[in-house]
Amino acid sequence: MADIPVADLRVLDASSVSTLEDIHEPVVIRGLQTGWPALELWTPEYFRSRYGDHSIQVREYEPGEEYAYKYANRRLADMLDHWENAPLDPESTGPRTYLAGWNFVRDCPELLDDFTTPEIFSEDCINRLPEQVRFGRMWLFFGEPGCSTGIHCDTFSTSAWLTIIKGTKSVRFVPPEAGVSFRRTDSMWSQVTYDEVIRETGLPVYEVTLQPGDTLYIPADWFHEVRNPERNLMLTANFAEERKLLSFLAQFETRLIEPISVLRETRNELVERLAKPGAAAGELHDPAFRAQQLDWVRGAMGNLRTYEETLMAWDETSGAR
Ligand SMILES: O=C(O)CCC(=O)C(=O)O
Ligand SMILES: [Fe+2]
Repeated sequence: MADIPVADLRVLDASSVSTLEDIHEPVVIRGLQTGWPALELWTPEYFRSRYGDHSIQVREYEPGEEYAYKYANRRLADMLDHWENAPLDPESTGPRTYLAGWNFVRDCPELLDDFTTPEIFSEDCINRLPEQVRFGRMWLFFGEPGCSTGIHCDTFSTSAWLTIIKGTKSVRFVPPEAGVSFRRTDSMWSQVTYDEVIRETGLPVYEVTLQPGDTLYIPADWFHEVRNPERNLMLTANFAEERKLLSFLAQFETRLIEPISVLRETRNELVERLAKPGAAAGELHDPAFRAQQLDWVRGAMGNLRTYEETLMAWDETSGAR
């Protein structure tokens, strides 16, 4: 273990940070939760008495498994009973339950009154998307020792802020410029992973242990791995930054387009059949319908063509820039 070089994160005071523009690595910001009612209110009893009967999805870890889990549905009250009595020794055997990524805004939107999104994280390009394709991106995590979240980058090149309400959390990071590919079994706490994947980059592993009152900012595309040394409660949100908006849109579109391509294939098979000489042309008989379809296809292609042309023009002249 001693052979993994570890670098600390910068710790900033909220009063000294007005923008993320100059911040390109994960940092801890203190003082962002001043005045949040959640700090007092968010006890197990508060959640149990208001939302105890809600069904929530939890991760269940087999004894001895720190990273592998299955999903199960539980009553929130049962989950909280378990959480309050969870063994504090990360080595203790026994199944573990992690309420990770609870989309509380969908289930209990009034909890939004108990805190405010810090101003520096409030510029979220996802808010510019049409409502039909917006998605939940704010979550609560009730953690217990011995359950971890393996190495990942957050989806669609979004950034994240994570605020610890109770307990502590340990996070390690590797920057995107490391250009490494992690394997499913890798851990940033593992000497083998360091030797086989990270060492050749010449970069250290970054680390932080977050305390209550700390907010962690994770910029887009930073690999991270999260361990729970204690019972903890964390509020977290993802957001799309302007500087990563093209990456976000490209990845999000790819995700949306998967079901759409199934529709398109079905349509193309159908239209080929209908258009065959001698076939009953069905809807294709209607010239107004055909014209409207052609307009629609050209509109969609024109949109992509503009993007293509801009990228190509950039390619041609970028040598001169
Ligand atoms: O706290 C955790 O277990 C994981 C947090 C995280 O990285 C995430 O939600 O993407
Ligand atoms: Fe994450």
